[in-house]
Amino acid sequence: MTDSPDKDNLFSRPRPHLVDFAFDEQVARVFPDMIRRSVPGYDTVIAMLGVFASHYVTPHSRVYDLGCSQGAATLALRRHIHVPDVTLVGVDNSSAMIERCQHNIAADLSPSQVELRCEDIQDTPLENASLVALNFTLQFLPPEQRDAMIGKIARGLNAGGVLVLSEKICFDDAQQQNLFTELHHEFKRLNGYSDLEISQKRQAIENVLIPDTAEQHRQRLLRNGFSQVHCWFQCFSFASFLAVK
Ligand code: GEK
Repeated sequence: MTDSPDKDNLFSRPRPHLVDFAFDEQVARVFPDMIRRSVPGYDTVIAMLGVFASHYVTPHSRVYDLGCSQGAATLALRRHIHVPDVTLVGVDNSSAMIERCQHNIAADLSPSQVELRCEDIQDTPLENASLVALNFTLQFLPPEQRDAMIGKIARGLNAGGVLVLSEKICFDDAQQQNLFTELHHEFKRLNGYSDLEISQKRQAIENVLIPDTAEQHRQRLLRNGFSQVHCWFQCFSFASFLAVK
């Protein structure tokens, strides 16, 4: 085991009383390593946000990254905005994440202005948006609050604007659920997580990250103001949807 400050070894020792997972200082310290070793396809999703930005962001509009963590998606979007007078707004309610995000944004020289807000994404005013990214964050909102959040995003988007929604998903079919869970665990093992780390992380996160099925996402998006929904990416239990207002 390494003591490198950036390597995720938070769950490597047995923990007698597992507490629910939280985006605190300890998690923020290892977060870039954790998300890459835990979410299959994360780097692809981040890179493709640049394609969406290049295609959908319009001049004089706003772009939101809701649940921005340390700004990976914010930066991918910012680097591919080629139209004038766009403000990017990154929002996260973890101050440990926002501090690191601030630092990462300051080190990037792309021209679009970035405003960072440390608050609950449900409290963020959304307006004049051409693109909203909700990258692996809706899953942490209580399920009964998700419709309101999606409706609010739809109202904040201009006509033709898009939401890119990435999520861990679950499956109605038990066989598929078990198979994809096993394959996800295999992915984590190949990325150096032990069985103890995998099972302790799973227990810590199960009350905090509550996944929906792809169909639940599709129906929620359609009943709350979006006219088209396309699943453009899926790797095991991780999917991303493009929803057009
Ligand atoms: C990325 N999008 O790198 N309000 C604000 N922030 C929240 C809320 C909330 N209600 N709930 C959770 N968060 C990023 C990855 S991580 C995904 C997103 C993961 C924040 C939380 O603090 C964390 O930074 C982020 O959402 C989720 O593309 O850890 O699986």
